[in-house]
Amino acid sequence: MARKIIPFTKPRCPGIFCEASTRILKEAAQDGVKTYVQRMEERAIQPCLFGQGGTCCRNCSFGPCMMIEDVPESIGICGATPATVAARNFCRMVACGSAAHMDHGRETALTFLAAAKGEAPFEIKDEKKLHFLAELYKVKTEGRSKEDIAIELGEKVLAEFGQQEGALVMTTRAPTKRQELWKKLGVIPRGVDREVVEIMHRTHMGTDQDYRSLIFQATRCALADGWGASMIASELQDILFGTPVPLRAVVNLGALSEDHVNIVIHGHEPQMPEAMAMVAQDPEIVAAAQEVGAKGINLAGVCCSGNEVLMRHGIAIAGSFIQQEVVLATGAIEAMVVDVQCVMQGLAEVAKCFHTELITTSSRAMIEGATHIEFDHHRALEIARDITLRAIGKFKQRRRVHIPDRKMDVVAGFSHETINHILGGAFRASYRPLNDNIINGRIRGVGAVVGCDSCWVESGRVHTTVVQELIANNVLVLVTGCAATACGREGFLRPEAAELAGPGLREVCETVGMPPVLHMGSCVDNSRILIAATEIVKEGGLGDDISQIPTAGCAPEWMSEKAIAIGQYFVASGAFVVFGRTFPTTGSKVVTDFLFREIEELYGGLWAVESEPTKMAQMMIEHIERKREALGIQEKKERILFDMAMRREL
Ligand code: MSK
Repeated sequence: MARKIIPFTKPRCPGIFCEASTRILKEAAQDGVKTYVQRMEERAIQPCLFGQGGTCCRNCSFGPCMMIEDVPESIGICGATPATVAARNFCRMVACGSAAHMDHGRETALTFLAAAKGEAPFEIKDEKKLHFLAELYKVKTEGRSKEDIAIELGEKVLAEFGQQEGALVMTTRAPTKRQELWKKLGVIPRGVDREVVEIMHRTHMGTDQDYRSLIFQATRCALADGWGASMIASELQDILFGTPVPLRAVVNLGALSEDHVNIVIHGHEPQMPEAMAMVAQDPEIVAAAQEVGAKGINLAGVCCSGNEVLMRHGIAIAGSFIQQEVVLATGAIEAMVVDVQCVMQGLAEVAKCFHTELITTSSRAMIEGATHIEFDHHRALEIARDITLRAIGKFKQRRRVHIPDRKMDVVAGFSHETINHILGGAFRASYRPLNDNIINGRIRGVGAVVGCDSCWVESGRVHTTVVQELIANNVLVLVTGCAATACGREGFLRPEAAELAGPGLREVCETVGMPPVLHMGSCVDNSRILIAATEIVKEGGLGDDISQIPTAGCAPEWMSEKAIAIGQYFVASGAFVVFGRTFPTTGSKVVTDFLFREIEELYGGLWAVESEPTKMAQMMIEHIERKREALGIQEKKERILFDMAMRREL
C-alpha cells in the first residue's frame, strides 16, 4: 500500500541545525515516513500550561487538580497548594531521572561482579582504578588477585543499592567542606534505592506537604544519583571496559557506510555495545558479511551508547537523540539495537518503512513492533553474534539508501584522569596547570554544557551558540551526552576549534594540543565533571569548595527527567545551573523562587532558566566572573616580557 505523503512544513518544529539531517527528514516525509517532525505538526493539543509549569496534580482520583498560584481559591480539593504540587512534581522528576541512572549503575555492578567471577566475557582493564576504588571501599588488596579484589568490591558496591543507613562511599570523594555542609543539612544519601522510594512515598497523596521538605528529599535523592549510582556506573565501566583516553573518531550521518552492514547501537548501558564491538571484528562475522556482498560490519552509535563506545573504541556516532529517526531514514541501517532510556517509540514505525530490524535487548524497555532479544551478560558474545548475523541477513533487502556526505572529525574521551595528564604531563599528572591558568586569567573558568537535544528549538544550534560564546570568552567547556554530539557535528571537538576561542584559552589549547571543548562522555559521566571540579578544589588556590570555583553548567536543550536529577545534584554540589526554554516549576513562583534564589544560601548553587543561548552563556560568564571576584583573581595578570636588561638583573 502506498504511504501517504506527509508535508514537511514544520511550523511548530524548528528542526535540526544540521543541514544533512534536515535533508533526510524532508526526503523521509516525501516517502511517507512519519518522524517526530510530523508528529509535532499533527498534534491537535498544545502543551498544557499547568503540566508545563508543574501545577497539575494527578496523584489521586480527587483530581486532576489544575492550579493557578495567584488565584486564592485555585487549590487542590484536598487543600494542596500550587507550591506543594509543583514541588511534588519536581521531586518525582528527580526520582525518575535518578532511578534511570541507579538502574544503570546496578546493571553495571552486576556485570562487573559476573566478569570478576569469570561468568561474563569481560575482563578488568584498568587495574589502577580497581585499586583506587578498592581503597575507597576499604577492600584489602595486598596479595590478592585482581579478580578477588573485584569480587569483594562488586559486592560492597551492590550492597549500597539496598543500604538503609549510613552514607554512600562515593560522597566521601567530595571536598571536605562540601561533605560537612551535606552532613549539617542532613542530605547525605543513605542508600541508592532508598532515596527514590522515599520520594515516591513522600509525594503520595496526603504525605509530605511542605515544599522545602520535599525539595530536601529531592536533593538527597539527586545526590544518590550523582555522587552514588552515576559515579558507580562510570567508575566500574572504566575498570571493566577501560578508562577513556583521547582518541580520534567521526560524528554524524556520514559515519554510516554504503558498502558495509550498518548496525546502530542506541540507549545507555555499555555492556551490549561492548559485546557488539568485540563481535564486529570477528573474522567469521566479517566473512559472513562479505558473503552477502558487504565489506564488513560498520558499527555506529546513537545517544549515550554511542558516547560510551566513541570514547573507548573510537566508534563513530551516527546521531544524537534528535537524530535517531533520521539515522533510520537513511535506509542504510540493517539493525538498530536498543537498550534503555531515550529510545523513541516512533522508531518502530520508522523501521517498518525500511528493511531495518529494531531489536530491543532489555526486559525493562520493550517496544511493540520490535524484535526482542534479551541481553544476558553471561552470554554477551553469543547474543551479540546472533544479532549481528540477523543484521547481515538483512543487507540484501536494502532499497533506497541515502547517506549524506556529512561527518566531522572529533577528539573524544577526556576522563578527569586524562585532563590530569594532558595538562600536567605524563610524569607529573596534575590539575596545577589548569588552576594556574584559571588564576592568571588565561582561562576565566570552566563551563559544563550537557544534556539532550530538543524538538522545540532548532536542535543543536542552541548548544553550539552557548559553547561558541563561552570559549570566545576564554571559558574551557566540558560536554557530555547529546550536547557533546551536537558540538561534535559542528566541529567544536577538534583541536582546530581553538581558533574560535579567546586568546587566553586559545594559547592554552594550542600549547597542549587539546580542543577548547572537552568530550567527557555519556549522561552517567556527568559524575566525571563532579570529580574534575573536586580535583580543581583539591589542587588549591581556588577556594575550598565547588561553590567557590569559577564554574557554571547548563542544559540548553534538556528534555529528560534525568536532566532534572543531574541539575539538582550539581546545584546541591554548589554549582550554578541554567536550563533552556522551560523549567518544570514555573507554575509556582514560590517554589521557583526557592530553587532560583533561596537554595543558594543553603548549598551555594542555584538554578536559572533562559531560552536565548547568548544570554544563557552571558549568565554563566557573569557567574564565573563573580566567583573570580570573590576569590580576588578577577584581573588577568599581565604577562611580563623580559628584555635583556631585566634578564641581566635577574
Ligand atoms: S542520551 S538523556 S537525550 S543527553 Fe544520554 Fe541524550 Fe539526554 Fe538521552
